[in-house]
Amino acid sequence: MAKFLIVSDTHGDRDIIADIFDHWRDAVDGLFYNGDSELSANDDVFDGVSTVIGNMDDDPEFVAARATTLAGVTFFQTHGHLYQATQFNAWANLKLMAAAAHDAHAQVALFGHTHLEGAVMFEDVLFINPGSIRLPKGPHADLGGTYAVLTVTDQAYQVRFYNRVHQLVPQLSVDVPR
Ligand SMILES: [Mn+2]
Repeated sequence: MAKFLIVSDTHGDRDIIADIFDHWRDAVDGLFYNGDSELSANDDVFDGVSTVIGNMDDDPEFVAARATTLAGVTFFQTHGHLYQATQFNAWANLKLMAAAAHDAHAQVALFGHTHLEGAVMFEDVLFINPGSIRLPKGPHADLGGTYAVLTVTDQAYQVRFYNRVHQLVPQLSVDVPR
């Protein structure tokens, strides 16, 4: 079993990134930040964290996308704006990210940008958007922001969403077989 923390779109709220990473660092096998921190790529808060550039990030040291393999799981990670992730009247447009995830031989794709949390299987890739912890949008925006924790077992992917004070939001849980 392996566990991964996924956070995105904090838009200047450095304290919440530090708080979430401190809360989970010792309990997970990988930390992902999906862009739009509006911080520097070499900020201390990103020590040991896999990051990508968001459309609101100025530091060219952030990469556009990356593939990372941890505990036998290959992740494709990107913010989403470079892959047309925003789709009117839908959760997200996953087509271009799915093609890139396939090219990377990834089982899991991580993105942000839309500020709409969720997790779905699409073209044999598990897509996870943790939502924005600071500027949430959509039907669950009244939660005040979310981040995600992925647990991978031999049989399943379990995606859990948490609010800003680390409370589980059970109704958002997604479980899919591997
Ligand atoms: Mn954003």
